This record gives sequence, C-alpha cells and structure tokens, in this order.
Amino acid sequence: MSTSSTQVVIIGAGPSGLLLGALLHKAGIDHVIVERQSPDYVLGRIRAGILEQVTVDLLHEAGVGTGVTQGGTVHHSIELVFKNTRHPIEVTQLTGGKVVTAYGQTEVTKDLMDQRTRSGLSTVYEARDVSLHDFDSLLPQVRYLKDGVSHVLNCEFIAGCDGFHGVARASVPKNAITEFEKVYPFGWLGVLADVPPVSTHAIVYANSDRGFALCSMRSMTRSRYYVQCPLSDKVEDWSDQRFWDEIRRRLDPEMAERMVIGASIEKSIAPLRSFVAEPMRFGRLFLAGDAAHIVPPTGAKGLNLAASDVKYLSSAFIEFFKDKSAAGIDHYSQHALARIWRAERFSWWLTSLMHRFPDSEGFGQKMQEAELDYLVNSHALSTSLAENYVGLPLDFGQH
Ligand code: RFL
Ligand code: PHB
Repeated sequence: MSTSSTQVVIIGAGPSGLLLGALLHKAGIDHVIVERQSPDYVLGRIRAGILEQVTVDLLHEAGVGTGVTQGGTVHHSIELVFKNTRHPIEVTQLTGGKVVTAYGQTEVTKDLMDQRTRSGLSTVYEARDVSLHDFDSLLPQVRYLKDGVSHVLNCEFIAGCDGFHGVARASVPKNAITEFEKVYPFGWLGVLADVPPVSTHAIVYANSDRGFALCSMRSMTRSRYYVQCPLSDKVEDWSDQRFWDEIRRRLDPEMAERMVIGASIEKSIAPLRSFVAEPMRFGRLFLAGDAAHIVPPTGAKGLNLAASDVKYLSSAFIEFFKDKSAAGIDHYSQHALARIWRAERFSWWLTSLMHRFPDSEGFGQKMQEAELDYLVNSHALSTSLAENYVGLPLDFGQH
C-alpha cells in the first residue's frame, strides 16, 4: 500500500476536474486528479460544442486560451426553424455585444490535458475502486487501486468532478442530499462527420413535425448534427443514409438542399434529463459539474455550468488557503445553485419549446406554435432567449 498527502484530491478528469486542477495549480495549491478511464477514452466522448464568454474567459485565466482563440468560431446569432422556415435571432445585437464560441469539449479537454503534461502535474488515469472516506472530518481520504496496488491519498478537501454516474455524489448519505429530476421521453442521436457545416455563422435549432433537429459544427470541415429520436432506438437502427434523409426532412428546404453529407465518424444516442442535487457541499466534499446537475443539451449549458461551478469552487479554495477565510467554501453551494437553477429553467424551457412530445395533445402543439411565433416577433422574448443563451453574468442576481 502507498500513502501520500495533498491539499485537494479531484475525482474525475473531465472538463470540471481538469479546469479546477489548472486554476488550483496557478494559485500554487497542491492537488491530484484521480480518473477511472484512460486519456483516450476521455477524449473519445463527443459532447458539448458551444462555449459562453464566461467559459472562454476562464480558459484564458487558466492559461489554456490559445486553442479556443485559434480554433474556435465566434457566433453572433442562432437560427430557429419551424414550419420549415428559418428565423434568425441576433443574440449579439440583443445582448449589447455578447457572443458564443463554437469549440468542442474534446478540444477543451485536450488543451487542458496537454497543459497538465507540460506542467508535470499528477493525473492518475485508470484508477480502479475509487472510494471517499471521512469527508465529514478535517482529514478526508481518497483510496483507489492502480495496477493492483492500493493507494491512500490524505487531503484537506475532496472535489467530486466525476460526472453524473460518479462515486462522489453516491458516497453521500441519502438523508443528507435532495435530488430533483425530470426525465424526457426521447433522446438525441448525434452524428459527427467530416463535411463542411451547413451553417458556420449560427447554430440551427429546428422544431418540425418529425421532431427536433440541431446543426452544429466543430470546425469549417467538421460538422456535429443531432436529431430527436425515441429512447428505444439503438445506434444500429440508424444507417448514415437514414440519418441524412431524416435531418434534411426536419430543416427548411434551402438548407436541406445545401447540406453536404458524408460518412459518419461517430454516432451516439444520449437520453435527455434535468437533474439537480442539493446541497453541493458535504463537510469537506464539494460537488461540481455533472456530478451535481444535468441539463438537457438543448440550451448548450452543461459544460458552461461545469465551468462556472469550477470558477466559484477554485475561488473558494484559494480564499481558504491564501486568506485563511472559510467564507467562500461556506457560500459555494448556495452561490453555484442560484446559477444552476437559472440554467435548468432555460434548458427545460427551450427543450419543451423545440421537441415533439409523444403524449402532447393538439393543444400542447398549438401552444408550442404560438410561443415560437411570439418568440420570433417579440423583442422582449427574443432578448430573454439571447441573454440566457450567451450566459448570465457570474454575479447575476447578487446585487
Ligand atoms: P464529465 O465530462 O462526465 O467528466 C467526469 C469524469 O469523471 C470520471 N469518473 C470517475 N473518475 C474516478 N472515479 C470514478 N468512480 C469515476 N466516475 C466517473 C469520468 O470517467 C469522467 O472522465 O463531467 P464534467 O467534467 O462535469 O463535465 C460536464 C460536461 O461533460 C457536460 O455537462 C456537457 O458535455 C454537456 N453538454 C453540453 N454542454 C455545453 O455547455 N454546451 C453544449 O453544447 C453541450 N452539448 C452536452 C452536449 C452533453 C451531451 N451529452 C452526450 C449528454 C451535447 C450532448 C449530446
Ligand atoms: C454541439 O455542438 O454539440 C451542441 C451545440 C448546441 C447545443 C447542443 C450541442 O445546444
């Protein structure tokens, strides 16, 4: 058995864990990241693609902003399609100059991984049987197995950045945590393909009789597209041809005609869920990112929320270690949850507005149509969509 000590153990090397590690390192706080999977497995998960300015700023603060500056595509608008007609929403105009940036989660993760390697920081990949101990005391511990050897890490704090299915939230006694959840009756089939994106200046969100569709991008030569599908569908049910035929039927005719198709390089189905666990602190254990909350991807908020949690949490740890103040860690949960619930509301609203619900009656459908019509014609509602899409300020509602 090997025993060592550090100030903070971070569980999970997804975007939350890696970004927290980068910010702590910059502040001179010693930490170790323990990850269940291999680096290649982590990089192989194709997920988010849209970064709020708050997230881009945080990448710069963490010293990994070059990738997004050079490889990201700035967007000033989004496009809504319904009744096969396209309606631009000028988000930059409506928010006094704010933008979002198309830059893949895979790239963000890779930039952070490369920086860790360059800085010689410790990440334990392929750690088995990770377990958390004594986080209700001043001497928490994380244990794991690596290559058949047991390791014990003594620390002052544990950061649970291990995603929705991780061990951190599951280690908290049931009576100490309240969970709120809504599961949607459909999933998203996502396809990645090396074809030029049908829209490079705006993400396209389509509401159609056949269900939702989304056109996004990873670069000028790589597209990321999604269609709403039944939860019972399997990836094998969707040949490339079936996917391209289906997505084109859900767009406006001009865009469908223009869409370049090609062989998929990744295809996966994700269920849609809204979920929040409260609180996000249990003694010396703190949860951040998907470990504490999930949003349906329609609002592009998951990765951005993970980034804002990490901003609040890193500031709290820095305050604790540098200024000897517990104010930040004491307020972390309340502070982060206020932003999370706003993003939960927005993501739920946009999901409800844009998808076909199997059980919705004619009336539900008519309400969707009326709201979409109101949205594209009302400055007030377009502004509300725009200010949420670009991301509310980190201190929103605190004055
Ligand atoms: P992650 O990325 O799940 O990383 C958690 C890490 O913890 C590891 N782990 C463990 N390690 C040690 N011991 C254990 N017992 C462990 N259990 C798990 C895992 O292997 C993993 O490496 O969580 P994190 O870091 O909080 O990051 C969250 C984001 O990944 C997520 O919110 C976004 O991808 C959500 N999301 C989007 N967010 C956006 O902001 N903009 C988007 O455009 C966007 N699009 C999306 C999305 C998510 C999607 N899916 C697949 C759900 C599109 C899709 C389709
Ligand atoms: C993506 O690029 O994967 C993406 C973009 C916008 C969303 C969801 C996913 O709302």
